[in-house]
Amino acid sequence: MAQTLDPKAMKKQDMNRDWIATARTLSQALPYLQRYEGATVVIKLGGHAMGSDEAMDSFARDVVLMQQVGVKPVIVHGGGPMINKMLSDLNIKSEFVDGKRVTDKATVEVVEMVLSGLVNKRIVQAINNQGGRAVGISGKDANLMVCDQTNADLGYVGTPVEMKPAIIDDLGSKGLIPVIAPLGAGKNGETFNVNGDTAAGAIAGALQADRLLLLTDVSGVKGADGEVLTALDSNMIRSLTTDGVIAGGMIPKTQTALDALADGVRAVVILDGRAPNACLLELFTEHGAGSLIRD
Ligand code: X2W
Repeated sequence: MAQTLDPKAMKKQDMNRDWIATARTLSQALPYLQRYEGATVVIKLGGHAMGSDEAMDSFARDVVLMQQVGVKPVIVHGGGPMINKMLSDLNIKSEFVDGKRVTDKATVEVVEMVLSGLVNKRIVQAINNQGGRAVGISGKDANLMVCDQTNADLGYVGTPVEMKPAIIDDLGSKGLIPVIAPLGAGKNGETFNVNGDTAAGAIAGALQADRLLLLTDVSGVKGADGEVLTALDSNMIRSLTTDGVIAGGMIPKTQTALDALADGVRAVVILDGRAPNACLLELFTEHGAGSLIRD
């Protein structure tokens, strides 16, 4: 009894409890680690989910841990807010129609510089700093994502029409983690700007991925009562959209989820990428995170 009254001894007991909890968490992760052994997990990191350097380091650490335990992570990123800033610094006006940036020749050059340059290399470096070996490419590399123009009014905005995912398998088989900027190659040598969610969905479909994680800045798909729906299927998404419960910026994400499921992706999760260890919470704990969508 005297021991518990000694503040030093109490502190030691608390610390022991922390370590015991850590060991228990690891032990409880075993069935999840076994389930995801060898699984392909495509992670879309949106520009809004890319916060501070600490948040980026935490994301990178999760990705390296995933690979360490046998998952094959594939990162596809956005960077809308970073493109906005550069366009505004350069006094180039920009507008969105139905969630897609109207992209003229000058804009697509800035989009490529920002996405393939600044944003892509920041993620690559963060992963490498955590002991991973990341390689940054875009959808143009090895013709990964060949696009047609989405429609003439949007200019150089592309819709993926032909996927060649061999480059991803080649990198993965050498222990490299692909980090992909959402640009596509046109059949006549054009560069196309592709919405990040669309690119991630197309890549996950081409890989027949086990999971597509869409990391964003909201906690998931919300129901009519404002609470996050933790499990949904395609029919529920369609009816919630018809009822106007799924609206605005969530529509491109749920549409990406429906397309990815139709393409053969096993499940899609929409979750808050700013939450600490969001990917680990989703993959390796009973709790999960965000909204899981599967049929
Ligand atoms: C996007 C590409 C970046 C993106 C854009 O130009 O902003 C189109 O709109 P987030 O951060 O994922 O929104 N492309 C066609 O999707 O970034």
